[in-house]
Amino acid sequence: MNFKRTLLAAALPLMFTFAGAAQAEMKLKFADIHPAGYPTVVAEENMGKALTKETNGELTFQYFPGGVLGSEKEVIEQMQVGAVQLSRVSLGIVGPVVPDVNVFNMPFIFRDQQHMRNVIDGPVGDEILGKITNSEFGLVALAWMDGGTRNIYTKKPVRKLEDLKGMKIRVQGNPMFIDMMNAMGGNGIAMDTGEIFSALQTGVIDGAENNPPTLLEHNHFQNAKFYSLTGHLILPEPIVMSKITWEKLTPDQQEMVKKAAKAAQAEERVLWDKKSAASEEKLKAAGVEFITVDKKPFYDATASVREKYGAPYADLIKKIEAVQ
Ligand code: BDP
Repeated sequence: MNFKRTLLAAALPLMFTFAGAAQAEMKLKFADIHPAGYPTVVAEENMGKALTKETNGELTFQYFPGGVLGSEKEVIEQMQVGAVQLSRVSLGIVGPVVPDVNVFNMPFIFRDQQHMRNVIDGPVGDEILGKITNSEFGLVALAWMDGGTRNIYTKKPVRKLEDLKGMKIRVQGNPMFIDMMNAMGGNGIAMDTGEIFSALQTGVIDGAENNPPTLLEHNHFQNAKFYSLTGHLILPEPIVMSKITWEKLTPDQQEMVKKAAKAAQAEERVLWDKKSAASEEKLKAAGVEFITVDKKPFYDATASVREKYGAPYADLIKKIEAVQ
């Protein structure tokens, strides 16, 4: 009997075990401020399931919907140190740290939701994801989710631009949005998503602005019954991974993560359309008045914002406008 061979045969399974263990089971925390059942959250859960299957259990996921790990800003900070591995965030709050992305955050930059989708599905969408990844932000931007169209909701009706005068309206923490709200005659106030409900309730703010699913699912409609269809922002939302985590993945795993994120992008879009329509119905049934406004005055009022911020994006804006 060949002793050496026997020894090797005995050691083999062990070696495999160790080699396996080296990259085995990475548990990834996936955070979202939206509640369970929200289109983004459902698509994220399915993305995780697909990845666990494809990696034969090397990547497993733990979900933290409902903002339990903190605001989007706080989650990003945790991702930058690798404490949280994945999230979906609004581009609104990425703007102040990666100014390049602010081109998508400009009021009325997209003609409508379909235009936005066509842009993010094309080379400009990839370019902006790349800007996030290649910045000092510490995140890898994998794909886009749809965040619908944002309209203004208030305690007192806004039927025309002038009605907004002096109203305190919550916006995301991005100086461009404060300027935007002020340019429309309101008084822009930045706060985290989780603070809006009580700020509306106590009258700290007179309104906010968001898409129908957020207005519904975050219960803001309970204290803001007028929804003016201004459509001033159409913000896509990147799925991002901590760079620290990304660098721990094998090239194969990185590819699988990218692919799964792109699949989540497609799935969320379908879920989004359904959820948006259902939310509109529910909001109306709950007594929210949907107000059709003439968008032109809102567009004209925000020209100063596009002028103030637009110069560095002149080329990109041309490319965006050229997308049909
Ligand atoms: C929602 C976005 C979410 C933002 C929120 C907000 O999906 O990412 O944090 O708006 O305005 O539409 O805070």
